[in-house]
Amino acid sequence: MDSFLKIGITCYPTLGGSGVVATELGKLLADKGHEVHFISHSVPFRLGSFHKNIMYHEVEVSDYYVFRYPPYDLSLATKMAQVAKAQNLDILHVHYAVPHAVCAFLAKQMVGDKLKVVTTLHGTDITVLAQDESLKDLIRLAINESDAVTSVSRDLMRETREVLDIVRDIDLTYNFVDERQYHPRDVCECRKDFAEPGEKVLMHISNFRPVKRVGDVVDVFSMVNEQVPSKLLFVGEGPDLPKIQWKIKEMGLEDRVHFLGKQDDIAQVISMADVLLLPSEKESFGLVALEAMACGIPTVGSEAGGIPELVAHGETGFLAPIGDTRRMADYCISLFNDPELASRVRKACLNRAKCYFSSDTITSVYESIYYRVLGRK
Ligand code: GMT
Repeated sequence: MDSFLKIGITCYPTLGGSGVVATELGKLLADKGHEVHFISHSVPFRLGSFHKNIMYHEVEVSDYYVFRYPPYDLSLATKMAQVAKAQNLDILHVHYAVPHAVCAFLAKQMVGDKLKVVTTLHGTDITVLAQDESLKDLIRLAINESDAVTSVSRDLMRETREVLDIVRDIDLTYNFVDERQYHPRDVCECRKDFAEPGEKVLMHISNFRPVKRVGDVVDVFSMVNEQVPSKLLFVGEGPDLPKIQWKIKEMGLEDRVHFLGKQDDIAQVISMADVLLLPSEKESFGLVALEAMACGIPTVGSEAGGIPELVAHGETGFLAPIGDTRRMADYCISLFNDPELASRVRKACLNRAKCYFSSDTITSVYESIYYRVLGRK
């Protein structure tokens, strides 16, 4: 029987899929009996209620007058080392390379080799930041010095090797969802607030960054709506939101589109959709498509990055080349006009989420990586 571990976790606590995955993983590890210490600048937003095996350690940043920029990274590295020593941590598991893997490297220098560092790469830390010459060498160092490195898709693994010339082993750890929360919900009542009976609901959930190509979402919706009366629901906020609101106005679609802003209970919201649109330019995994899949909702989107590893084209959704909005719209229309296909795809979604992306399977993969780096196989 494996012994319980003391695990430090650092992630971006307030935004993004990487923070969600890190927090959910911490909760599941705590449920299994491990002691989990979150080390960050604020409480992870998905942490939820008290758990006897979960502790949170806040990083306080010194703002001395000589600092033009308060050095969060240095304070984080020091806090990681302090917590590791005080709590006798076995593992420091950092999500997102910048600055977390670099800080973990520094913490390990302060603590000693007994502390093992596991780095999970999530996407933009490689696909965007590792292309930046001011960060590239530092990210390569942090990856090479980690005791284990994991990637959320094969595509991200490939890109990490290519961009950073990395030759070391990288483990594949797909993202997962907690099925206690992500399952089909009965949303008949709340759906009525947004769509008439007989109308279809298309949904897009993101941080509205250019990489999400939210303009494509509007184009796909407009083509679908010409043939099948539909509504478009947007969830989330971000820099491209004003541009999208303007585009919708220009296209005269205002009465067919709803903006729901940021939402906590994504499983409830997503269950109102008939299809999730994810036409991203880049997406190392696409956690939201898995959240949808676990609720029985198919994704229509692009073939970018790791999306094809998650969405089985023709089975749990439909993928087209990036920017091919006509083809994406046609896929939605076929789904909406063929109830048998829609029902088959829904069942396949539930089945695929359970078989390949279950929280139990992925948590066990992470645990085996921890035991391996500790030499406790
Ligand atoms: O989607 C984002 O831009 C946020 C970003 C993050 O750092 O949380 O998401 C990345 O990590 C997610 C969790 O592993 C992945 O599901 C997303 O695909 C990935 N985003 C990109 O690659 C653009």
